Amino acid sequence: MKKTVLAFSRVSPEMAERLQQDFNVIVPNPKLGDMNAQFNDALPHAHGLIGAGRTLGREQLHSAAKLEVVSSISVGYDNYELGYFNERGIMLTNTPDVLTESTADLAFALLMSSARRVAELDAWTKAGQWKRTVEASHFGTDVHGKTLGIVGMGNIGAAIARRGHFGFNMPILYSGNSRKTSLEQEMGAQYRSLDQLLAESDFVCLVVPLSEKTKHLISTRELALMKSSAILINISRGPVVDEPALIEALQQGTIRGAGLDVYEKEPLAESPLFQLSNAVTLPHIGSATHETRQAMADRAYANLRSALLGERPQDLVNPQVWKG
Ligand code: 8YV
Repeated sequence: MKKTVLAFSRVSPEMAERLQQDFNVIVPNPKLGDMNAQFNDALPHAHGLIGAGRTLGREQLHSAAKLEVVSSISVGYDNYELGYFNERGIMLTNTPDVLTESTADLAFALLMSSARRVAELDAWTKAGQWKRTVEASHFGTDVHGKTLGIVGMGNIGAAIARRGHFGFNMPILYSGNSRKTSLEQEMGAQYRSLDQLLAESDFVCLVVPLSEKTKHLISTRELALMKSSAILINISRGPVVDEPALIEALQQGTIRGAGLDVYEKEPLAESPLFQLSNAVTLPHIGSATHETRQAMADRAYANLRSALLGERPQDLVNPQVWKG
């Protein structure tokens, strides 16, 4: 008998078709009423779940008695209650590697836009404000040659650092749990404590996963350590930054600006950030290119298929539950 796969976020018709070759597939449909109700009704039948952007743990999964695997179409997995997965022996898979370069591109887009005021001055031009040549009040700040601080030198952090070092001649500082000697050799990156990195960097880029340890890693004290000319970039997870503290720092000029892709509460429908010309606010699009989202879907499909057919999935987050 075919096992059952339930999607917990939108999946493309092509993905659903591929899954149907091996599995019964349930994709909640907004035309058929409440999506959550459809999801909850189907849960007791599901052997596998696939999707992204949903909190899943004890509370949400208690009725999923047959569940063997959750295949997340994301690299981050802070929205899954891993302890509960381990307790139940449910496999969790993610999609690392395939989004590294696109996410690093986006970090740099935010960095450039914040420094050179790209989004702000685009809106200004389109509003018909360009009546004579721009003045110092519209000038930005240079990127090339400035010091780039990477908080969390994993794969994405390293890809951002390479862009800075090789493309923009930026000295690289990094902080995190461990020294990366090969990156120190490759681009002369220098290890710092977080406090030192904050004090020395012109651009601080947050690339740490969200955990109890990194929640509000950047708050009032840390923002005060930064140079008043510095710019904060967050492409990791919103709660890594204490958002009200950041808003205050931006309002008071404690730091020059911020480029944000992630927020404490998403989607961000209303925020004092929208009133701040020194904040660039993007709607969580780090991996949102056609090519990368396709690659992530392919990887998640492969992980799910392997797990349900009894093969060890490539990207098993919790190998301790593997029974193979
Ligand atoms: C998207 C991400 O949030 O992979 C992650 O961890 O943050 C992003 O790629 C996710 O894939 C939602 O579709």
